Amino acid sequence: MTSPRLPVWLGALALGLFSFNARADDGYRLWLRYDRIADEKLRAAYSAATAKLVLATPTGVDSSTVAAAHDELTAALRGLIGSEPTITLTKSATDVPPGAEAFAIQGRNGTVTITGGSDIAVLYGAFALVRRLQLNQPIDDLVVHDAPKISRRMLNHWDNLNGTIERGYAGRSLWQWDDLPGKIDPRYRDYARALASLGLNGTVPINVNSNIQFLTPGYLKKIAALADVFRPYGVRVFLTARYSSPVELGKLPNADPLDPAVIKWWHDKAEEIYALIPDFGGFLIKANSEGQPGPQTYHRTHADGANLLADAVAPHGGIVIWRAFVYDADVKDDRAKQAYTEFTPLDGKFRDNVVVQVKNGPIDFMPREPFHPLFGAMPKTPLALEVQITQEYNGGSSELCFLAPMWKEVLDADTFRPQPGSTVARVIDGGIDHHTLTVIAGVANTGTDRNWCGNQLAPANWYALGRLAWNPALTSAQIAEEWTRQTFGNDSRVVQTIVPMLLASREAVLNYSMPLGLHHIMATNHHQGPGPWVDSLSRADWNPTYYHRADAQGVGFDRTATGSNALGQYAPEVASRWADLATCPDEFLLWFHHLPWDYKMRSGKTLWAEIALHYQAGIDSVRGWEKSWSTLRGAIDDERFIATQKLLSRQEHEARIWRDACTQYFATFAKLPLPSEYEKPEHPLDFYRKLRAPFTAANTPSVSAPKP
Ligand code: GCW
Repeated sequence: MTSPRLPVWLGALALGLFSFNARADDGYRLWLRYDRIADEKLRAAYSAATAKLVLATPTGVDSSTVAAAHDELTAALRGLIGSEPTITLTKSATDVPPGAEAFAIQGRNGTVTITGGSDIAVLYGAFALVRRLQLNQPIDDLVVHDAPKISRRMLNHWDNLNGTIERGYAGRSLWQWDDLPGKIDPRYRDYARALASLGLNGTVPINVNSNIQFLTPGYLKKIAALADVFRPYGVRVFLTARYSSPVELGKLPNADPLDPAVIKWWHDKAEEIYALIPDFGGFLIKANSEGQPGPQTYHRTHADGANLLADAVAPHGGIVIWRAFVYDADVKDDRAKQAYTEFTPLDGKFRDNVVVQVKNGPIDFMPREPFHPLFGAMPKTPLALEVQITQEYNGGSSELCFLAPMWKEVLDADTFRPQPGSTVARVIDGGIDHHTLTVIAGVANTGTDRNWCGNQLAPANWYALGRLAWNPALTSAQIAEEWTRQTFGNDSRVVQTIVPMLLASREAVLNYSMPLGLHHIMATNHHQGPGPWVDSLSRADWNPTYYHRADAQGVGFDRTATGSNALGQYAPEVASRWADLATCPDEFLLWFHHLPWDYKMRSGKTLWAEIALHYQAGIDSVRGWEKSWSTLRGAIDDERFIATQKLLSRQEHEARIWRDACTQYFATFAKLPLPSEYEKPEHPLDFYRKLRAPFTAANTPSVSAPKP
């Protein structure tokens, strides 16, 4: 019993019931937690095995990157095992791993040597060693060789000049523009450490819906200050740019990519940037999409537009990442087809230092999309994969949705072009078409929230993107387990509770929001709840009714030859599988087919019953997690336990809103009874139709891009 006059925490401390760490942890350290390993024997073994650490670089010369590796190893070993390693630096002998980012770790007789193809590779090796210790893996007779499969591994931030984040759910922008360049928030370094720990080596700190101010001298100095902090961690800065900058900033009459004055303007701008940021990565451009200006404004192609900027940065070694996320107001037959239609004729017309960045699916980061048909369709052009870490369509930061399974689904998808086995992963790693410029990007979920990502489980997605960028062959299960152990410790009860939740979460979110291939049925603006009834937005393809096409006959978008024939954009092997109802997987059914409500599913149930049961199954999953999470009380710190408990209860509530709104809306067409397993909705349909999301910055796209 504690004395009534003592604060509870003091009493508990006195009784040794818990350490301070067990009570409170705000999640700031992400997966880089170096708390003492509990097992004394393991500590002793690690201590003996790492008594001497040797860092071997090609030059053997100390640098800020070598210093970062030194600091990280010192902090990790001090924290995890309580030892002070002796770290020496040497020039590597002949056995330098091939590739500047490749490293080798060799451990024997109390000495661990980390050899890198560059200083940054040694830092990657240091983080790899630390991860092994955090995971309590054996390190005796250690021989590790590793190298990234993709050369540019990037975070794309959608951070605005005013500090808001488009589709950001974790507070405000990390970049304190008012304070930069004079005042450096220590958090910038922690950000760079987190990136380097995963091998992420590029960042675009600002929104693709760009602002011309970012290209002004004042802002370039601020960005240069960020680049200085990131550089030791191997993180290069890229910028977005408004295509019309030569007009808006440079006061030129137009921004036509073939106009000599425009060409000169961008060359000069590139020189100015490189003078401040010598290792500037290049530009990421959103053009002629959602109201953004672009080359088409001047009757030029995306290739003309990209090449203009590519030529400007080429003398400095820069690249241009040109986004293929385009669709215009004049929806022809199917928005899903537009990027392919616009970009495939341009294959072979881009400069060597251009990569076309393609979203995972042809619409827009929906919870499930078939892979984008552009993958495999532009062999002469390096293609990058863009995925969304921030959960725009998967519950913001209030819902658990571990996205590795979604990204794996795309990476592992076989494009069959030019032959079977040509997976998206092999297209983007350059393996299929022999490209050396290879890129993968995730739209960041970071912000100023103390835990970085808005909830304690969301950093798992940042982690997953980094790990898959390094090696797309890793499995979701491996990533989930690594992250859980590093973030919540190695207690098997904890690991066995959290990992299954993570792995099941994406399918559960799909079930209660957009099952069986339904897509884009979310509410206007905020995208976090249901809005299948929305049919009055100015553009046809902004309306959910455009996508689900529910009517008295049935539901779904016919994308077969009898419909929009979007399937015709895929290789015949893929198209025929999805076109044939006998082979089309249930998860893509309503993406590709319009089917009657009483269509008989593989399960023997009607389509209508399956839809309703999927919604119900999603909620049941969340309820299951609430139960299993409750068993972790005391096994993890109270702060993260309670925060996540609240999150799950909110998720259950939000899931019910999805279910009750969508099923009651679709019922007005289906006119069939709901299955008996299905719970009675809490409110009538009208209640949900009137729900309005609160105004938040994340829910509101930037002014330059009016959007649903
Ligand atoms: O998913 C949509 C978002 C927009 C975003 C756009 C894009 C940055 O709703 O907010 O704009 O994608 O990827 O450009």
